[in-house]
Amino acid sequence: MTMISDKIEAIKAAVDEQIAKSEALQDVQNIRVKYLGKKGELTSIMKDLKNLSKEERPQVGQLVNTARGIIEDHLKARMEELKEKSLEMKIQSEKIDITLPGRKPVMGHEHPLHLTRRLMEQSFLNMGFSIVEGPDIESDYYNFQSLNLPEDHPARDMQDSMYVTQNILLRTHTSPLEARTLQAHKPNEPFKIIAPGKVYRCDYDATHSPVFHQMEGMIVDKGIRFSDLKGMLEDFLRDIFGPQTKVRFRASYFPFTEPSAEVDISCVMCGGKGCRVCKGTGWIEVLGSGMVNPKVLEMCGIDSQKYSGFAFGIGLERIAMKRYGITDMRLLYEGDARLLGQLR
Ligand code: 2U9
Repeated sequence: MTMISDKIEAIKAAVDEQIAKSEALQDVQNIRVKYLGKKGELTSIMKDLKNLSKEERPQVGQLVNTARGIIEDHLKARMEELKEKSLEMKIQSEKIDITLPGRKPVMGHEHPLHLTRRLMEQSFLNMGFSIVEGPDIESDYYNFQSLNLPEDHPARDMQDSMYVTQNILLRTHTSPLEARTLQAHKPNEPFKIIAPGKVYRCDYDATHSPVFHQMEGMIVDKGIRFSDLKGMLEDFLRDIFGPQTKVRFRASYFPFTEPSAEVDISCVMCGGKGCRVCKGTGWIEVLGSGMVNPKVLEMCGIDSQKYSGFAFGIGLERIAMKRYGITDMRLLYEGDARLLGQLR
């Protein structure tokens, strides 16, 4: 009995000595296996129990279990110490050099439509225009009737327009804003307004989107002539596409203007020689325009004997796509940073 108790004491002393020398968690694990494992030195004492008397067996069992608990506690304590130490070393090893330069933030880019709209607005503001805004959801009176678009006009068809109720719809152009402005104010001074904003049409392919952006404009005053329209639009288009840009007016028809003209510019890619961008014509259509139909002025309460005006309409996507060489309009709405990152 005394011999066994001495053996147990010797094991506890040996364990503490080896724990003191341990430097890694694996060392502690090895000590546990060596002494407490199935074939461990402490565990194997239990094999000698059969040689002891009935009175001694429980005493030795008690001694072994008490020793096992003490050794477990010491092993656990050492594990914690070593974990703490390794964390401390990890923190030390990840030193941060505060003298390093900061990480350059990734800069975002303005959307091409936003860039184009700001450029065009600034050009018109520089010419003395004011910007008007108004509701996207319009009555068919302001969206069609006030623009001399009669009940049976194809533009009113459901396949072109998105109706909310019988006669309320998403505006198909920003023209209602000009009509509203003409009705709300009498031209005791020249009207020079532009009306930018979203418009909605039932259309969707590489060159049409159900929601797109327009910028319409209008000047109403005494003695406004077609030559004023030509001069102003030439200045605007050369401001946007460069001073070398050639401008061409082609007779056209809109119910709200008379006479009307589509306006082309010399191709931004080939300068007019002919290429795939301009489909070999040398010209790109950029906007529509005309002298405001006197009937429209009268419907807005303006005396067409005293006043005249001109108006124009521009699709922002079309201008942006020509400026930035974008061939599919849908790219403008997908939010792909790779596209936005290329454009300044
Ligand atoms: C009022 C009177 C006249 C606006 C005009 C155009 C010509 C035109 C299209 C160009 C491309 C629309 O975005 S687009 O598809 N617009 O061609 N728009 S004159 O004339 C008006 C507007 C309001 C009271």
